[in-house]
Amino acid sequence: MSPRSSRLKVLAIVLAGGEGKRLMPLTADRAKPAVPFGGIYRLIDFALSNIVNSGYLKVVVLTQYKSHSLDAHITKTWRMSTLLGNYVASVPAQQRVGKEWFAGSADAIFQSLNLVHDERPDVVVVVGADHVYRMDFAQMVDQHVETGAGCTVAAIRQPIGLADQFGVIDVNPQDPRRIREFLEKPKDPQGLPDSPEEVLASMGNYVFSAEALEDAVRADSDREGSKHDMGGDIVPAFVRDGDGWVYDFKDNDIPGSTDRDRGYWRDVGTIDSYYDAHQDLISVHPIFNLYNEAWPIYTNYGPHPPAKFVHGSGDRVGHALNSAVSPGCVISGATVSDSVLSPRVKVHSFSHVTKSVLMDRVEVGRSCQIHRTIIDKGVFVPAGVHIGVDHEMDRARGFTVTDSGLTVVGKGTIIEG
Ligand code: ADQ
Repeated sequence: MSPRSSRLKVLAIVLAGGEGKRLMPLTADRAKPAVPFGGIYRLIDFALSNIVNSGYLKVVVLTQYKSHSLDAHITKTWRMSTLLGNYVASVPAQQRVGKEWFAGSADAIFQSLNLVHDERPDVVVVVGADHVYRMDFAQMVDQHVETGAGCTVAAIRQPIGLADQFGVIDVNPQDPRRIREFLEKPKDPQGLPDSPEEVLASMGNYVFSAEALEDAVRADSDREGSKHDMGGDIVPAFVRDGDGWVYDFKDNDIPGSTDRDRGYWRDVGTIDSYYDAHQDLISVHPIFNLYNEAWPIYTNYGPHPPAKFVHGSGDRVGHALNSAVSPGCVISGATVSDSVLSPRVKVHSFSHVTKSVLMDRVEVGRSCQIHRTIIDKGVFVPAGVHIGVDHEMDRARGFTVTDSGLTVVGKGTIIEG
């Protein structure tokens, strides 16, 4: 934490109520921030690790949609010593006042203002829970304090073709830290003056002065026509008042980062981007480096023995190449390549798993082929089954096949042999 921001009282709020429709079927029975990622993590571990590594230890996680496994993960993994008044508290929507669930992310904060009052922070850091990246929020808080802003939005350049998934920021050319216009998910945006094929996108991470945030979500709570959304309503209101500022993520300096992974940020909102982010982890020189011990990503995956690679039937040696294999896995006489395996995955003799993501306790029987496939927790693949090889067959079996040709097998799927 930098010296300037260390004198402030900071409360971190993690918005973790997203439904994640575009990640179906992985979000069929869990909130998007609880989706397993990278073998041993859940998506929310990245936001929470960034917060904790930034030195902020008072953290409220606002949950809502299918929050059971998210709550369980937070309780198991992120419980802190309360001795110093530090905590990561998971706050479900259904315990708040009012008849409705949270209408939108701003309503979630509005309904949780009592938590802000309890803490009396100077500054509130509000972050999303479904991105893979490293970021030191203290550096953003420093800028926020230096400019005297009410609201600062973290931003990164993204291809213009993705603009309709993001809040798009236009800055004042005379004062490039001031936002002139903020358009939430525009259909036809302008490119950047120095790079017409890119836009400056909001990362969905904000720093607010506590009072300014409270005033804004209160004013928004009964505003006619508001969707009570941070990106759609609150940030544009600050911008209209001339108090919206931008923090450029490229200025964020993470200890231990490499030339390759500096500035890495992935929105894993779709099956394709979720899959691509896995490939980023396992490339020979990873674009996202999980081995950076100076900025650890924390998680908890249970008491599993080391992964094991053994001879299976017919004297074949089980092996894995360009892959991340978690504890508790057994690769027996099978080949695994360019894949990510969560704990307790078993792959049996004569099977080939290529370019795939297998979650906790998936078991692949003998002589199977699994290619460009994501298999959710606990699925058993009977002997001889091919997945990701013939998409017609995959669809006939009830699997999801994306336009880009990835196959996804949902949790609890029973596969006929
Ligand atoms: P989206 O991700 O599309 O865009 P949203 O669906 O509101 O916006 O999700 C933002 C975060 O809030 C996610 O972490 C989600 O889980 C959480 N969330 C959503 N509704 C919630 C609720 N009712 N209660 C608690 N948490 C909730 C946002 C911004 C864009 C920005 C992109 C970056 O609106 O401006 O560009 O993030 O990915």
